[in-house]
Amino acid sequence: SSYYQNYHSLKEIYYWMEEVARVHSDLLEKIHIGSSYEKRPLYVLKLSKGQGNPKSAIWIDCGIHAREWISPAFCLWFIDQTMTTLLEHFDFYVMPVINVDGYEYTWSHPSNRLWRKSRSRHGNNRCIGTDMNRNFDAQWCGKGASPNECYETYCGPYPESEPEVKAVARFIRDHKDIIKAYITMHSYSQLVLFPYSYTMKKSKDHDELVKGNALILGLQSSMGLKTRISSMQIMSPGGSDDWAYDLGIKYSFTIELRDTGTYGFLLPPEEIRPTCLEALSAVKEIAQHVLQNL
Ligand code: 0X9
Ligand code: ZN
Repeated sequence: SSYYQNYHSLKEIYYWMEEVARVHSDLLEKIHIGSSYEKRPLYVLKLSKGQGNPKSAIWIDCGIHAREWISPAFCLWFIDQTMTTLLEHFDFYVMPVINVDGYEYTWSHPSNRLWRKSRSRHGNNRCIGTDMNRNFDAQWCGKGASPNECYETYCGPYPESEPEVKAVARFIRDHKDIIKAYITMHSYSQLVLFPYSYTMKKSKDHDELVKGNALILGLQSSMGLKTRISSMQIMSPGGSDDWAYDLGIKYSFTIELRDTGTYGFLLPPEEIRPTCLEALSAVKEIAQHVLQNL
């Protein structure tokens, strides 16, 4: 429906989460996992078909970076899909917006539409905001992140200094035995990235993931997505994907959604549908692969 082909304010997303959880209470559970710096609630939606023994699960999060509006739009889109076949095999934990304060800020302050970071202030810092994707405990604040609070890639004063990052990390740590894949949605550049980004060294699963692998081939054929190996790009430590991988979640991906730069973060709503369709096929590809390797 057209609801999913538009961008939504945080207020609308909170309302939407309440409604879907109410209307689909048989499939969906809204889990409160903590509060943001500005005291907004943080929610994860659990999609599950079965009672009884806990199923393997796939985690998907959106909106780590405030300005990447297409990312929360995908999480909403994803939940709206019944995903019947996938739910036979997996539970999903979907977090529509991690950086709630930053997202709200890009909506309420149009001149700051391109804000990226959280909205926290630490100590007597001159500038506001930590890059949540430099704040995870994975080679925290190494080369590729900044200790300067005024930079876009500020790593924060210590790992998990951001309450949103801490809440997510705690939840995933507590569920690490059942979470078989970690997928985090960003924009833009139309890439699928996998560990490591904090080092140029290959991960121990690198060759399995790259060499003529069905998963990568499938991802590559997912319309519009071109896979690239994260160790080929510049170093960026403290990211959620590397952290989840080192926690033991072997299938850990960052998906950079559309586009490749024409509109960048200001992706027109007309592109939400094609973007979400291709990302959905990428997620299905990952789920299939995980299923075959459980
Ligand atoms: O730099 C990032 O955090 C991500 N790109 S974005 O343009 N959306 O900001 C890429 C993250 C790749 N993974 C890690 N750096 N761990
Ligand atoms: Zn991002």
